[in-house]
Amino acid sequence: MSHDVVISGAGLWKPEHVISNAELVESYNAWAERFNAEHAAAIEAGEVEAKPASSVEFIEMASGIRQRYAYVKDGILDVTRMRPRIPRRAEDALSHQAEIALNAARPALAAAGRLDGDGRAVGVDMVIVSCAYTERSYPAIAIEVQHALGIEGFGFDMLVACSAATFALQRAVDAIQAGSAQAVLVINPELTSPQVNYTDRDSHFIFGDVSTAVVLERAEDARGEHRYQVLGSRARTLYSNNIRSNFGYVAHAEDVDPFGPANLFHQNGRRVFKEVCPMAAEHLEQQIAAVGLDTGDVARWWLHQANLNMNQLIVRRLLGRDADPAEAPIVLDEFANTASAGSIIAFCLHHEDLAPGDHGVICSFGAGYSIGSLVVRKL
Ligand code: CO8
Repeated sequence: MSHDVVISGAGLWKPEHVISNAELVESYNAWAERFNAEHAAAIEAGEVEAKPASSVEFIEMASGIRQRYAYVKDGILDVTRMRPRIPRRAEDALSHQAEIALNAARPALAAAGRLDGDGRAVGVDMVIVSCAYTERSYPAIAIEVQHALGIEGFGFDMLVACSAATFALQRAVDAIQAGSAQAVLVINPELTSPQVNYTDRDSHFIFGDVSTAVVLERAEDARGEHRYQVLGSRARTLYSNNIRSNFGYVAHAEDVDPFGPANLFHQNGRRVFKEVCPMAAEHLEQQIAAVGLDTGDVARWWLHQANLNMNQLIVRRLLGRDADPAEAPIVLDEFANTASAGSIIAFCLHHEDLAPGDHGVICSFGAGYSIGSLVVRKL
């Protein structure tokens, strides 16, 4: 028998450290000046390209990002380091990513009425940790989280870059409908700062760290105050090299620097912008029609948070007019691009005011390319 599935709780954790655009640009520009001075002769001879300056004005105009959170700020702005200084933990200690996963999971479980007084999960039997990268391959971060929450059942990790959250939500819906799970905890611990090349002017400002979590379960079991029935979900991928990280274990055998620029995040942002916007708008139009609704029936658009101009363009295509900020909330000004967590942050911060019967759409788009969406109705 197929079950109706609801989102019954959501949780958000953000780090205490903030990095403003001004701080980031000051550090990058100091690093670039130093690089240019050190390579003056080679630059003069045309053998090395000078590093161009970054600017706060460009970042805010091109992306809408004003600041980002950092799990560890120490080291990122240090021109002799340009990456966070994250202490290595012992194998018997909780891992960094499991820690931030739990920081979002517990409020999500509490919102769903599925957290006991000892901080353990009640009635959940499946855990998916889904994000752009996990800090190790095995044991899965999801299994570490499952253990910490005392969950009987199973867990696994999934990597789908920016669409990791929506693709995992779809896996959860399918598992509950098929009966292989009763209640699923989906967590997106996005520890992006170690993947960023802070010496790359085109991308040094894009990402921030955050963690989000969502509980899904059978409608008849749900006890959370705010419950959203999932009316439909859709996942699509189309291969593209325009957003890429080559980091991986084969680097150990390739005799290349495993942490060189090609192995960190890099993209052709302009092409991504041009190609993904129409794909996302078309995907959403089809998905909304597939559940028997019209775009005008959607009260809230919880969209992926990569770029303000992208979100405005996509909603304008869908509605034929500019969206009211309350219709399509923007969180990237505060959080920056948090890979898969963006649309879930928007959901966490902007769902409680919806009335029973209101419809909303959670949608992600990014590397792969990948696009994922869920249409929900508030109960
Ligand atoms: N300061 C000043 N000038 C700059 C800067 C800077 N920081 N950066 C670029 N410029 C310059 C460029 O060099 C260029 O100069 P010129 O015209 O002389 O060549 C000019 O500004 C314009 O550059 P662009 O055309 O690149 O600028 P855009 O208006 O396109 O803006 C953006 C760049 C903001 C990157 C924009 O293209 C964008 O946001 N695109 C969408 C990208 C996107 O959504 N990507 C998804 C990535 S996230 C994802 O998929 C998940 C991956 C996994 C997460 C990994 C975590 C680390």
